[in-house]
Amino acid sequence: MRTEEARPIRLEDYRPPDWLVETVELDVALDPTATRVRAALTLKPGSNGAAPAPLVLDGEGLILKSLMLDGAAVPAEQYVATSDRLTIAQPPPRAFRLEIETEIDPSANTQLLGLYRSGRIYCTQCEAEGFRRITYFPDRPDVMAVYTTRIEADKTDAPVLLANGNLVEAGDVPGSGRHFAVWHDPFPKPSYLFALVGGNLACVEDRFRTMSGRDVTLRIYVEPGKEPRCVHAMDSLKRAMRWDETAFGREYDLDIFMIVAVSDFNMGAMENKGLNVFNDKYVLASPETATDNDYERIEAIIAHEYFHNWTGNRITCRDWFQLCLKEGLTVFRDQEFSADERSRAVERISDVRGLRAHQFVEDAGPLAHPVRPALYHEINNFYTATVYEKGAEVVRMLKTLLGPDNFRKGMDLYFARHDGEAATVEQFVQCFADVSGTELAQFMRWYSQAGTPEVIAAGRYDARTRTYRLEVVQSLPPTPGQPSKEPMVIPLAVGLVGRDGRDLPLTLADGRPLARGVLTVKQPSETFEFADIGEAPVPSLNRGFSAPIKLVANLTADDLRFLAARDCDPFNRWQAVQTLATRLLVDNVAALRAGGAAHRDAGLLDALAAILDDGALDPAFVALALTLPGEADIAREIGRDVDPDAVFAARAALRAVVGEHLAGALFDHYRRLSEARPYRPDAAGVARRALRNACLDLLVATRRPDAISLAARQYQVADNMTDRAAALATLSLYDVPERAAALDDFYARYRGDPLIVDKWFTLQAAIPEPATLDRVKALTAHSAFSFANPNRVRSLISAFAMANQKEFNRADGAGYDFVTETVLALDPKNPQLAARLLSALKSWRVLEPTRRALAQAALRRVAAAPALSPDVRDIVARTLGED
Ligand code: 0A1
Ligand code: ZN
Repeated sequence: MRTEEARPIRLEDYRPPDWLVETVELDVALDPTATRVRAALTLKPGSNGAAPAPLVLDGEGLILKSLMLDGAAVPAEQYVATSDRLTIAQPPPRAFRLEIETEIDPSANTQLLGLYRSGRIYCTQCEAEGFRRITYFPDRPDVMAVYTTRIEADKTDAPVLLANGNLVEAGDVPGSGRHFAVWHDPFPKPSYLFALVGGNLACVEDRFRTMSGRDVTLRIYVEPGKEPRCVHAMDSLKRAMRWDETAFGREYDLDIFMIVAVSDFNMGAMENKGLNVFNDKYVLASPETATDNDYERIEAIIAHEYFHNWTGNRITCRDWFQLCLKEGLTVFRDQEFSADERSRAVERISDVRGLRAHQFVEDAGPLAHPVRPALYHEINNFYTATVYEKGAEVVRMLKTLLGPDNFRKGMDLYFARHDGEAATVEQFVQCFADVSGTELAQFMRWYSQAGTPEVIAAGRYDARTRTYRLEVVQSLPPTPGQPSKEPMVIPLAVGLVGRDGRDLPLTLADGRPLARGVLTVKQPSETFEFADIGEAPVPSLNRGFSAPIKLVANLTADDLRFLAARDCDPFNRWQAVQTLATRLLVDNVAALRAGGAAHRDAGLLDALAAILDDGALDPAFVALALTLPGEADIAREIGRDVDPDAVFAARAALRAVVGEHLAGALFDHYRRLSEARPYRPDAAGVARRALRNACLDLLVATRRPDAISLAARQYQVADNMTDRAAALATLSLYDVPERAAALDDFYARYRGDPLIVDKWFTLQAAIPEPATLDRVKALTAHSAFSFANPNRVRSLISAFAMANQKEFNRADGAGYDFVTETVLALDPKNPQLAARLLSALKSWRVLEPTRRALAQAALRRVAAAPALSPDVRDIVARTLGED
C-alpha cells in the first residue's frame, strides 16, 4: 500500500524536475510471479538551478536487486532504496547512466496498475502513477524520454510480445524455451504512456494510408476466437484516423498502431503510444452480442484513444493538474467526430444528458472541483466527469466564442508551438488569444471555479419601440473550498422565434448584427437589446447548449410547446419538451408527498404527440424526446429534501400516462418500424431501433397485456442484441411472469459470454423493487460473478448504486450498508474500483433527513475503518466534508 506522506499535492508548488531522463532502455523478463526488470536510464540535470540536486526516484512496492552508475556498482552507503523511493543523495553533477534491477510479481497485482496479468495475458497500465510499480523512475509527466523495450518470455506462455513504437528485432533465446522482442519508440514520452503486453493473442490486421502517403499497419489483438468481433473497432479506427486528418490536419506518426483488448481493466481504455490497451467491452462487438449503444461507445472510445496521439501524447501535460488539457480536449474531439459520423443534434443531446447526469451532479455535491483542480490527495480520483466532460464543454465554448476559423487556427498554433512538450492550460488558451486577438483572462475562470453557473434570463418585448430586451443575471454557487466566486464569461447562443417559426434577424441596439447569434455575457447582470423586432417573439436561449449552465427563463408552457414544435434549433426543441416534463414531474413529486394525486398535463402530452407526428424528424431525435427526464434529473431539479420513492412514483406514473395517452400512435410507429431489415449499426438503423424501442418502453409502462406480450415476443424473435436487450430491459422493470422467463432464457443463451452476462447482471440490479437488494447480494455468489473483475463489479454493484435510485436509497439504509461494505471489501485489492463505487454516495446531502442520516452513518463507518487506501480515504473524507 502507498504511503500518504507529502500529500496533498498543490498546483502552486509545481517545480520543474531536478533531473531529466533522455533515454530509457528496459529489459523485462516476464514471469508469472517473478518478473525481472532491468532499466538503464540516461539522466541529466534539469534546468533547475546550478547546485546538483539529490536524485529521488519514485517507486511503489519495489524490491531493488542491483544498482549501477556508469557501469560500476553503487556502494550501499551512497543510496537509500525503500519500496517506494530510491534516493542517491549526491549524484554526479553531470549526465550519467543508471542501471536499476528490480523484481515484481504481476500475478499478485490486483490493483491493475503497473504490470499485471489479465487472465493469462501480461499487460501494463501506467497512468497516472503506475510506472513506478515497474521500476524506480521520476514518474511525472514532464519527464519525457525515448524508450527502447526488450521483452523476453516463455514462447508458449506469451507467443506475442508488444511494446510502444516500432518493432526493431525479435528472435529466440538460444538454449531455452524463451523468445524476445525489441521495440523502439522514437517519440519522447512521459512514463505514464509506457506499455508492454505479452500473451497468447490473436490479431486482426488492416492498413491505413495517411494523408502524406505513408502506409501504417493496424492491428487489433484479442483472445483467440474473438477476431470476428473486431470488425467494428477496426472500421472505427480507420474512420477516426481519416477524420483527424480532415478536421484537425493531424496525421499518424509511427509505422504501426496496435490495440490490445483485455478483460481486466479499471477504466475504458488507455492511449499508450502506438499500443492502446482496451477494456474488451470497448472493442468486441457483433450484432448478436452488442447493442447499438455498445457500437457507439466502441466507436467513440476507439476514436478518443486514437485522438490522444496528438492531444495527450505528442503534446502531454506538464503535471496532473493539467489533466483536462488532454482529457477535456480529447473528449471534445471524440464528440465532434461522433457528431460528424452520426447525427449532430442527437449526439449533442446525448452528450448534454450525460453531462447533466454526471457532471452537474458532481458539481452540486461535496466532490465538486474545478476543471483544473488546485489540490489533490489522490490523482486517480480526478478522472472525473468534471475534468472530462466539463473540460470538453470549456473547449467547445472557446470555439463558440471565437468562431470555427479562429478555433482551428488556435489549434494549429497549439500543435505547432507545443509539439514534443509537456504543456499547461495557460499555454493552450494563449494560442487562442494569440490567433484571435481576444483577451481570455476572464475565460480562465472556467478552469479555476467549480460549480454550475445559474443564469436567470428574462425577456420583454416592447411593441411601441419594436425592441426586445433580454436581462441576464448570472451566479455561481459556493463549492468546497470556494465560498465566493467571480462572474464567468458565458457564450449564450440565442434566437428570437417569430410566430411563423422563423428566426427574426438579430440586430443589436447599435445597428450591428449579432455575430453568429452568440451573446457574450460577462457581468453579474447584463441587459441586451435587440432593435427592429416587428412582433413579440419567443426566445430560444442557450441554443445547442452553448454553455454548461443551469438556465431559468421566463417561458410559459405555451412558449415551451411552441419551441418544441417550431424551434429551428433541434437541441432546444428537445429541451423544451424536457422542461415541460421536468416542471410537471417536480410538481407531481410535491403533490405525491403531500398525499395528493399526480396531475396529467395536456400540454406535455400534446407536445409529445406533435413530435411523434412530425414525419420530418430524425427518429433518433423523436426517441430522445419521448424519453422522460430520469430520476436523477428530477432529484437534481428538486435539489433538497429528496424522497427517491416519490420521485420514482411520479416518473413511473407519468410514463404510464404518456403510454396510455399516445398508445395508438406508439403502436402504429412500432409496427411501421418493425419491417424486417438486416441489422446495420449505421445512423439510420440505430435511429429506427431507438424509436421502436422507445415506443415499446412507453407502451409496456402502461402494463397493458398486449404491450407486455409484444415485448416478450420481441425478446424471442429479435435477431440482434439491441432489440433483444431493449425488450428485456423494459420487461424487467415490471413484476410480470414474462420477466422471469426472459431473464432465465437470457442467461441460458449467453452464459459463456461474460460481456453479455454483464448485461444480465445490470438489468437485474436495476429492478425497482424491494427484493432487488437481496437479488443483487445473491448474484455476488453466482458462478459468473467475480469481485476481481472490474466489469463484473460495475455491471452488478455500481449499476445498483448508480442506476437504481429507488432501491439503493431504500428508506432502511440497507442499500448504503451493502455498497459501503462492498467498498471496504474491495479496497485492499483494488482501491481505484472501490473509490469509484463509493462516489455513488456523493449526493447524500440532498436526501430527506432519514436517508441522509443513514447515508452519513454508512460513510462514517467507512471513514473509521482501519488501513484505508489513499483513494477511498480521499473520497470518503471529501464526501463527508470532514477533511
Ligand atoms: N487516459 C485514459 C483514462 C485512464 C486513466 C487512468 C487509467 O488507469 C487505470 C486508465 C485509463 C483515457 O482518457 O482514456
Ligand atoms: Zn482520455
